[in-house]
Amino acid sequence: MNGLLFISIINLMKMKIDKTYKITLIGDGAVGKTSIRRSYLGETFKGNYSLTLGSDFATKILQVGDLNTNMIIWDLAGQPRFKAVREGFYRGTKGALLVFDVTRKDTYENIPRWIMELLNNNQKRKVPMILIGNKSDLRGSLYKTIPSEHGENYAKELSLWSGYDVPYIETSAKFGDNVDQPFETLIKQIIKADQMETITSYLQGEL
Ligand SMILES: Nc1nc2c(ncn2[C@@H]2O[C@H](COP(=O)(O)OP(=O)(O)OP(=O)(O)O)[C@@H](O)[C@H]2O)c(=O)[nH]1
Ligand SMILES: [Mg+2]
Repeated sequence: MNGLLFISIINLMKMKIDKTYKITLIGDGAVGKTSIRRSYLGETFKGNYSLTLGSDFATKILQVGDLNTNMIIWDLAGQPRFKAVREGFYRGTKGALLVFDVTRKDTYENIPRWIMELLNNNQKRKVPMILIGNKSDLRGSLYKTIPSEHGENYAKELSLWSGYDVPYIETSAKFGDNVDQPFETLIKQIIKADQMETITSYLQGEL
């Protein structure tokens, strides 16, 4: 084994993980969920579409303030045929990345369906969310794209509905543009929500 790799494994084993959070990446087939996850984890971009079968997952350790968090990222298959399989993966989700493709209007219009699927399979719990318009590199090309203001306005509506601040972020998984931001913003929001929940339980005398 390479010496450096060995040292980093030892360091990882010594690292104290304070919190583990499950997040889900959801949205229609081929919007770029897997590509965003890969890009965030530093993997190379694949131009050919290779659909996710059921689900895939990855983990990432993130230090937020003085907390070491382990983020478990569930990357769910967007194609309709995987609905039944997908439904088993939502439980315990603490936050969601809602992805649409800026070149495909139907993928934007389907976002509410994804939110309903998440709620219906996660004990109706509203969780922090980030709205992502992916494939921003295709703006200005031959494709007719969804204006950024649509995404921003819809994110505001989602904020009012959910009680969490839902940002709208445009990404290009192809070029790695903005891919870190959704994950890092989401984890901060989850930590905040978690702390609020603890305070509420304390005030209600449950702790
Ligand atoms: N131009 C461009 N193409 C992208 C981008 N992100 C993904 N793609 C392409 O879009 C196609 C679908 O990407 P995936 O990441 O597999 O999509 P997915 O949402 O995971 O699809 P499912 O697993 O079926 O739900 C692939 O051909 C990618 O190369 C992007 O930011 N820009
Ligand atoms: Mg995929």
